[in-house]
Amino acid sequence: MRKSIFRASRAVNRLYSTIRHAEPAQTSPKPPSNPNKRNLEDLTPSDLCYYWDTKAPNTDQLAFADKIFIPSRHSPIKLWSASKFRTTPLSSIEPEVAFLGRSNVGKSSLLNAIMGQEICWTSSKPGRTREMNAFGIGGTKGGESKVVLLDMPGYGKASRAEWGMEIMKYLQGRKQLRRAFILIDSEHGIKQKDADILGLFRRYAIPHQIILSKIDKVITRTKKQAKTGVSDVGIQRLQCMLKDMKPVIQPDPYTSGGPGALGEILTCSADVSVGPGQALGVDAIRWSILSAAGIDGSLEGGRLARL
Ligand SMILES: Nc1nc2c(ncn2[C@@H]2O[C@H](COP(=O)(O)OP(=O)(O)O)[C@@H](O)[C@H]2O)c(=O)[nH]1
Ligand SMILES: [Mg+2]
Repeated sequence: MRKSIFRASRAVNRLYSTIRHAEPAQTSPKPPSNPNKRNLEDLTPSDLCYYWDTKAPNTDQLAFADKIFIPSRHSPIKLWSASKFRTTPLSSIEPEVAFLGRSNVGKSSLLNAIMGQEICWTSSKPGRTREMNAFGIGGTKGGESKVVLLDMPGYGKASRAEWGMEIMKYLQGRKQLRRAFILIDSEHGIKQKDADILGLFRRYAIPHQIILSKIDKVITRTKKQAKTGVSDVGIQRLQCMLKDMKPVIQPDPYTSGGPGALGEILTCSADVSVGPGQALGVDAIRWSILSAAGIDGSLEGGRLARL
């Protein structure tokens, strides 16, 4: 029963998101209901993220990224699940990006927001994702996906040592892997387990990037408040947090064992909607995924244009 409800709601979601994407709203920015606040939908990647090694994407690039992720009959598509590295498919040629982080940090919720569909299981109980789950994006009929996203089991509470070993084997041995995105919960900051994982990424020179999750808890006091907009104080609080993270995630490579994270910290709130089918911060994350996979482009005059 539960399964059939889930299947039905997925079908409705798929249809709904296609309709929503097919008819983009032609609205001009509305003034915030509180003049001392800014609308969440008016916030740009420069407000929400911290770029020091790269440039923030412009509106054409964000539109390009959103367009690649529009759900269709062939995208997103569940490709495979594996609990052991040796059972992951070897022959695939599509570029892969993996999403990691402590249990409950919001990985599956974020992936659903990125893919525009409730395709990953989410839970308030930690340790529910027990396998690596791969999803293809941007595929066409009979064609390969443009990029593959991986939802990984969480580390920390309710995780198992064997999962950690399999994840490390994947990260070190997978030639298709272009970048690992490590989620940090904005409410808790970088914990010891996160610091340990970051150390391993440096030691094995695995390309990685940080995403700060659940930022609704930093920029507004409650999710309800977010509806009336966000104050400059909330944005400044977030920016201070990002600046404090810089030396931790990108320490001196000569003394810290290897190359640190990419100098671009992204943020998101999978729970906060900023428009039809769009959660806060997700467009910039989509753009980074495509950049990692080498599919950068921009949307000019409504048409896809590769850079
Ligand atoms: N406030 C808030 N809660 C979130 C957000 N994203 C996820 N959550 C909640 O955090 C819990 C864990 O989410 P989940 O995506 O399953 O985490 P995972 O274990 O890392 O895959 C769930 O109860 C979600 O509803 C967010 O952006 N803001
Ligand atoms: Mg999960």
